[in-house]
Amino acid sequence: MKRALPAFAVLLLLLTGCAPQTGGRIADAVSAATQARYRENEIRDYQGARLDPAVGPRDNSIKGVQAVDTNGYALVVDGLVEAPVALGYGQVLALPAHERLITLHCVEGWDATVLWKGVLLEELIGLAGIRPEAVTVIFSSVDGYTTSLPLKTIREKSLILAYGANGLDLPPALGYPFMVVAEDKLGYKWGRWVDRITLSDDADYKGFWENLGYPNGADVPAGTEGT
Ligand SMILES: Nc1nc2c(c(=O)[nH]1)N[C@H]1C(S)=C(S)[C@@H](COP(=O)(O)O)O[C@H]1N2
Ligand SMILES: [Mo]
Repeated sequence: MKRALPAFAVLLLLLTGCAPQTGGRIADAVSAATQARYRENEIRDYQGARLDPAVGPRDNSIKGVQAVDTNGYALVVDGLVEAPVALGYGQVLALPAHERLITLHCVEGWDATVLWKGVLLEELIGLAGIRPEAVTVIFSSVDGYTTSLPLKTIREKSLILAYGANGLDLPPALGYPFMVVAEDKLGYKWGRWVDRITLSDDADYKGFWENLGYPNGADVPAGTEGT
């Protein structure tokens, strides 16, 4: 979908060498390519909404798509907690499941509406016991990527950590085994391949892209939420 790019997005475009797709013929080619990306048995419509395939138009990850083997994998919750925990994939999936229809908006100008399934982040980090000084939740991933969200935002929006997309497990391109569903926040807040969640009292903590100048608030620009 076409829209004006925020100024800081120019940095990403320069770094990645990609430009948003515009123009009818290109748009047709994109939609044909999009169709081809649906996985077998993937849900394509949900309560009247068209779902996008659970893979973005292209991958801009800092080190490419990561293949995580959940055997031997642990999701660690540490930092300002009572007692750090390390959870296996199955232990996370055993928590109560929540389903959300939410659109991811990337600063590049594309978006993807996906039916996410996952666990409440507040419940997950609560397993370690949240210390009262904690204000920031830092997500670290197997590729070295980091990003963060205020604990307040996680609580107020009841944000989830997804393990499923459109009725299937997350594909590797969407961060298998776990991806942050940072509703109303730009794509760089949606950590993929997350293996560590750290509570901090640093309200100004800056993750990978934030450190390179992307706004820490990362709010999706007004008027584009529904596109
Ligand atoms: N671990 C990790 N998570 C990440 C990234 C990354 O490079 N590594 N990129 C972020 C960005 S900028 C976006 S827009 C979304 C989707 O990335 P994509 O454009 O590569 O599909 O994942 C986010 N999560
Ligand atoms: Mo992005």
